[in-house]
Amino acid sequence: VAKLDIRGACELLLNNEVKKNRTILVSLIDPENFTPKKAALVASKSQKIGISAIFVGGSTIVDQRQLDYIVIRIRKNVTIPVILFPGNITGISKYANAILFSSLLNSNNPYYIIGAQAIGAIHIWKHKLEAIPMGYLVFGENSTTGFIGQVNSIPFDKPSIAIMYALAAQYMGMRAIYLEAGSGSAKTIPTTIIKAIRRYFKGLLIVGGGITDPEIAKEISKAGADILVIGNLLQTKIFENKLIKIVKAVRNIRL
Ligand code: 1GP
Repeated sequence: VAKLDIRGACELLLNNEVKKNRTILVSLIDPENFTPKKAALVASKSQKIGISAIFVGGSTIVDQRQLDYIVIRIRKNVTIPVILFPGNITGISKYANAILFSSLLNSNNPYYIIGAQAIGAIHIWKHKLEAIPMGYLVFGENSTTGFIGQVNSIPFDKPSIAIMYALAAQYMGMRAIYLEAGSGSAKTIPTTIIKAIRRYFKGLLIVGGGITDPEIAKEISKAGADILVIGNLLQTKIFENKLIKIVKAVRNIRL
């Protein structure tokens, strides 16, 4: 596989892909659920299917060596960007192309809003990791990310609250916002929320949590999402089949 120098250009690449395709898909690999070999295989299959980037992360990462191995192995197998999606300082690997420099805006604990970010910042600077400033918003109940991040969860039926946070993120200079329903969630982020945020937020609109169905993916895409994140599905045997259908469903949707 030909290698591209994408360090420093991941945000641009994502934006270009969005401009070209309207909605793009990203595979999320939680290093706690994959061996390096399996992660690399799933990543290369994802790229072949038409996925635009690989996110690597999770809420409960402890083993940073395992994270490094996984990032290294994935990067050997793909030419698309490999971007960290950290839940804590343990989610940083110098081998990645970029990091979603994320603040969990609706946490009750300042550690997840700015504490971990300050501790991790020097490491990111030292290794010249491209940092993509992102507001992270958690919705609904019962998610691991909500529990670990001590969130004041935004109810699924309160778009007005979501808008307040999205605008605040924009005014603070964040160029991406991630609407999270929780990994494996039975409910995805409602289209009413996505539509509402799309009206106000100018940057990359990322949506994840519970997306496994092509029709739902299409609705989320039509509502204005730029990036759909697929995590849990990658652990199932039928993931390739399903992923192909999801890619087809969201391709070339116009708003
Ligand atoms: C979790 O939004 C991501 O942080 C992906 O969710 O695992 O349910 O696809 P799933």
